[in-house]
Amino acid sequence: AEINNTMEQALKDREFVVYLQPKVNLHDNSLVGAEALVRWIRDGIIIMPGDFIPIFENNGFVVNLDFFVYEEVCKILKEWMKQGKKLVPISINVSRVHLHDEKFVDNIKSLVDSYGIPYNLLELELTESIFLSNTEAALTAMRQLRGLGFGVSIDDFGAGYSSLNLLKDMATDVIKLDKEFFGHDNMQREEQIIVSSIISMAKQLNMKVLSEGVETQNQSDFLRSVRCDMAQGYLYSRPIPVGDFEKLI
Ligand code: G
Ligand code: G
Ligand code: MN
Ligand code: NA
Repeated sequence: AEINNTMEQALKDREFVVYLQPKVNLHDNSLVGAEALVRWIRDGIIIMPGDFIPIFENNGFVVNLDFFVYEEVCKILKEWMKQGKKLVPISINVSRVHLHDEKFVDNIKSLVDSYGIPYNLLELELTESIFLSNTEAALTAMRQLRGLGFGVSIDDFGAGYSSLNLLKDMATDVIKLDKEFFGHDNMQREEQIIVSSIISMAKQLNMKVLSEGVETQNQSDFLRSVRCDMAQGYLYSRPIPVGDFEKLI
């Protein structure tokens, strides 16, 4: 009961704050999008999602939190539209818990409609592991979302679940290569082969590839040489408050 009161109150007190991490086009370093990542800020201390999302996935609160995040993202986009800013899509993370609700896609649609945001300004990131435990529900949600015109991406691709065979059924625009591929500056020959092969496979499947967790110029140079489309990582920017992100557009 205590944690329940705490999280409900935290939501009311607006202790959950959306940060944005830039995504860049690898060929000219231009800004092409952002990922929304939530932080819990209590008494000036930033709590990272790894410390609370798993708890909220177990107790169900992640549904409320995610819809709070999705609404914040709608408000951000609405404001950019109003101000005539250059618009870039923002991606949001989809917890596996949502797939237990067959109204999930309708709920997202209603929310986005109520703000009058074009669907293509939102991209839903479905983590690879969802497809292992909840294959049919995940594929169905992905097709419905994409059918409506939302962007869809597969997050943490290659992190450890065998999703290669499922790729043929996935209606995805973007594959986000897991940051584990970029854990050190000098990528091993084997890692380079795997990464470049995934990129070439994705291209033939008409999917774009974004590499996550890019931290060094060497990695970025390599990725450009194997025609990876986009990147996200500390080399470009950490996740930052919305006000700071707006200075980039
Ligand atoms: O910065 P990072 O520590 O922000 O995020 C850690 C993990 O938490 C990532 O796997 C990310 O997908 C997840 N995460 C971050 N923000 C959200 C969110 O708003 N909703 C959900 N469901 N997961 C999130
Ligand atoms: O949703 P997802 O699991 O992809 O969340 C991205 C996670 O990766 C977040 O925790 C984010 O803070 C983190 N991240 C983003 N860029 C980098 C990076 O360059 N290096 C590392 N180690 N982590 C990163
Ligand atoms: Mn993500
Ligand atoms: Na990821």
